[in-house]
Amino acid sequence: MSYSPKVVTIGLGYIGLPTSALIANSSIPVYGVDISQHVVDTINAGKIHIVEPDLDKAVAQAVSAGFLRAGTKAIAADTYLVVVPTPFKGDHQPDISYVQTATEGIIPLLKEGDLYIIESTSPVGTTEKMMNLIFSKRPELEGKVYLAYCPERVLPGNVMHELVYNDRVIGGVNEPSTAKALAFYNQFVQGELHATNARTAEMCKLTENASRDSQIAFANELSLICDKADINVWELIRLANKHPRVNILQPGCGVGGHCIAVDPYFLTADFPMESRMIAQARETNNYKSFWCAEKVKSARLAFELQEGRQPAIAIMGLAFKPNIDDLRESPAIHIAERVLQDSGDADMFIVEPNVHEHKVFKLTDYQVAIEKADIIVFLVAHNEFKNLQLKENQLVMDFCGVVK
Ligand code: SAJ
Repeated sequence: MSYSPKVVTIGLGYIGLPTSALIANSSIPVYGVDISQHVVDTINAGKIHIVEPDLDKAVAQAVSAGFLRAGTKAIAADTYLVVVPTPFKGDHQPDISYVQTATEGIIPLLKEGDLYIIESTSPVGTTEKMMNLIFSKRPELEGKVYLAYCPERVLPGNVMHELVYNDRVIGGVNEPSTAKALAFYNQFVQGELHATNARTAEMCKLTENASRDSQIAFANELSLICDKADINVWELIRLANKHPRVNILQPGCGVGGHCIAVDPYFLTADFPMESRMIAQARETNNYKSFWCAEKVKSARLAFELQEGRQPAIAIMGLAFKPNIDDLRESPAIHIAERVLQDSGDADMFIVEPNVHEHKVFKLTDYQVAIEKADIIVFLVAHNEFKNLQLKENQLVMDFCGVVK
């Protein structure tokens, strides 16, 4: 193999691939590693396997300039970036086995002066655990390699911009490691780089997403109270936010995606006694999806009793947040499934304007659904759903504030 990369990235997914392309486009040779041969072949052809604005151009450019190549096995470099998923096992226990396997693949390649960085969201103490693993296999490297943790913080849909301009928190297992990692990111990040230790950097990522989850839970709790108290929650929040020190987020049909609905469990698993509010926020947000589904089911029954026929129901939106095609961990899917299971003979129109086809749901054009439905259930505030002309006799159930 004649290609000699400076950087090896392990994991070419939603974060690993954009990061690899960004580094490569700073004229630093990168070798990206993924277990999927399909992913590797796609990238080596200058193409991409995920949806993210501007990523296609960045990868095509990096590959054609000769600064990005992919393979299924790590090769020698000076810097190793671990960007693999950290899912959780049953009972919400974090699973760091991908990080461990990636690290085991790197250990035989490490040499004096190399830098090893974990970017994957990880439970507190993971970087130290991997350090112990490395030195148990290569004791001669102790004190001679640099090890650090640096979480990614990018928002899906805006990754290529945020990778460059977001601030980064960088924590080494010792000060030389922090300094070395800082110098590495300094080559391609324009946001500020904040130095700390590895444990704080790990905790920082979990804190950011647990904080957002808790704030959304507060908004969702308000929506439940307002429903009982006959108050418009959107108006209420708009008015409360006029206070100079209040900034309440928006209620929705639950919290989805691969980050906010997952990361808080990394805290509740390791600190169950101390993280009760964080655990409650998770429960509240999960309960909100269940509650929405129950509300729709009750509305269907009430319609049937009153009209003597089944209503036609439009379920508006399946994505986990507005204006994206990402259906991962989407509460809207969960609600659609529950409502569908219970729909009897009712006509159901499932709408997701950002997706053409779905393996479970038959999708309907949003205008057709709006025209035909007796009950219109807004789950995701997609732009297409704003300012729709609805009829007086249609029952509108707005769980995402798109009608207000
Ligand atoms: N949501 C609400 N109400 C709101 C805001 C969001 O119900 O007021 C819901 C959304 O509909 C969605 C979920 O929360 O279902 C999450 O969406 P999001 O836009 O808040 O976040 P993600 O998952 O796309 O990205 C988050 C970001 N973290 C924070 O904002 C603290 C991003 O910066 C992280 O990099 C990403 O998680 C990650 O990878 O951890």
